[in-house]
Amino acid sequence: MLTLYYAPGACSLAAHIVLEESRERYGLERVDLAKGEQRSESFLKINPHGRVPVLRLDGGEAISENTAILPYLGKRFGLWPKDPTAELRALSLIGFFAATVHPAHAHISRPERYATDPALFAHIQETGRTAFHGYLKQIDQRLAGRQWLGEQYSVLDPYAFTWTLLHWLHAVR
Ligand SMILES: N[C@@H](CCC(=O)N[C@@H](CS)C(=O)NCC(=O)O)C(=O)O
Repeated sequence: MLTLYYAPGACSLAAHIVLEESRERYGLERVDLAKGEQRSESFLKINPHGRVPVLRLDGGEAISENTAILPYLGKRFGLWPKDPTAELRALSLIGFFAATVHPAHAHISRPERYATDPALFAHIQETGRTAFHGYLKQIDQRLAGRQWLGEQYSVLDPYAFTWTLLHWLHAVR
């Protein structure tokens, strides 16, 4: 059975949605980010990066990173393109989400990771907010006139939805 280590209001939501819609039985382990559980000794043994999501596979191995977890779940549940060019586009978008959109958001939610001087935090957050909003607009443009990011519903869509949730939770304040 697959088990997802997740946190409410975090990017683990994408894998959570996919698992929930899969109708396959799966386990859930909640990690309380506000309490710093991601940095606990026991969780760092599961993911030394101290982040969710982590997917524990049927055989017990724990795998981190949305860029790995989402294509894996997509292939398992028929939510991943089979055509090589469509797969290339999907990987390109997942990479953009994980390596560009998410770090922009981290400037808003965790400015202390980017400067030691608290006086700079507001500026870092503002810069992150501007970048994050710009990326959301790019995603919107990509969706213009279509229902899904790919040719059909895929793991890309719940991943994109995650940004709207994070936007609502943090960026609009
Ligand atoms: N590169 C990782 C990043 C995961 C990540 O940053 N997750 C956040 C939640 S959205 C987290 O666990 N934050 C806890 C922390 O930064 O301490 C991925 O894309 O899966």
